[in-house]
Amino acid sequence: MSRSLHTFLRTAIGASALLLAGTAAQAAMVTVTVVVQNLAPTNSISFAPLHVGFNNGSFDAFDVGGVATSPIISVAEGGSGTDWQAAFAAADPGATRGSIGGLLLPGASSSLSFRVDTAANPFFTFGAMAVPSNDFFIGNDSPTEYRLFDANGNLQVPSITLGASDLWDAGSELFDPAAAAFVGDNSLRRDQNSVVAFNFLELEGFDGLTTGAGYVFRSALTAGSEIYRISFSATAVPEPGSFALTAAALMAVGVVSRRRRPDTAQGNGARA
Ligand SMILES: [Ca+2]
Ligand SMILES: [Ca+2]
Repeated sequence: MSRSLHTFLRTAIGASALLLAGTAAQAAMVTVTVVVQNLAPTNSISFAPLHVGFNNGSFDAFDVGGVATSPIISVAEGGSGTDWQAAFAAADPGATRGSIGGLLLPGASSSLSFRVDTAANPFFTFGAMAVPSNDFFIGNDSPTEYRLFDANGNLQVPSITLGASDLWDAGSELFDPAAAAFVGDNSLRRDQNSVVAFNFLELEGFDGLTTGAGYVFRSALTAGSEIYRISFSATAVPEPGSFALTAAALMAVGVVSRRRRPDTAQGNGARA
């Protein structure tokens, strides 16, 4: 092997080692596809878009027994989640956030994919308004309740299934069908001055009313009714470093094979 080839290979191997070290220090990126399903009975509750964040576990949007603040009220009353998204971004700037789907009717599903750093953002937080209602929503009270990824970046929560008994009343808007979203005029809302609490029985108060989607609402929910499922699947995102490493290795192999052919022919000719 010539001195120049030897030097090149040493350099290539050194560069590869550096690339490997760089890859090990890089974040474990995955593409996470989230599927949401409305499991409620036909003609029962629908859901506003699901607001989600893959995060570091620091953003806590509400507490059971506590007074609801603007972030969770923006989810529970009207469903926009505008203040929830802004508060999330302020509390955890590195979180990967988004909103999935539009109005999700009973039996319907929707999905969206996110690129997630599993090391920085192993936790999952969500919130969506249930309609018709004045201020009902689904969401996780504890920001560390759902740790989707373990320390090695493996998905460890395939799905989250919620029942009727997991529905929250934000305690911010008084029950009133005339003012409820999806069946009434939201501008007629009145303050409830209460606290966040579980509640689904109140939904029967909307039975018989025609919704914005045209169906006649009937709650039909019992404590055991499943209402919503969030499912996850994850695939690894190839690291830029692994492409560079492969390219360096191929270059090294290419140089060796190009150098060998003329060397061999020369040797044969000289000895004949
Ligand atoms: Ca909380
Ligand atoms: Ca209420």
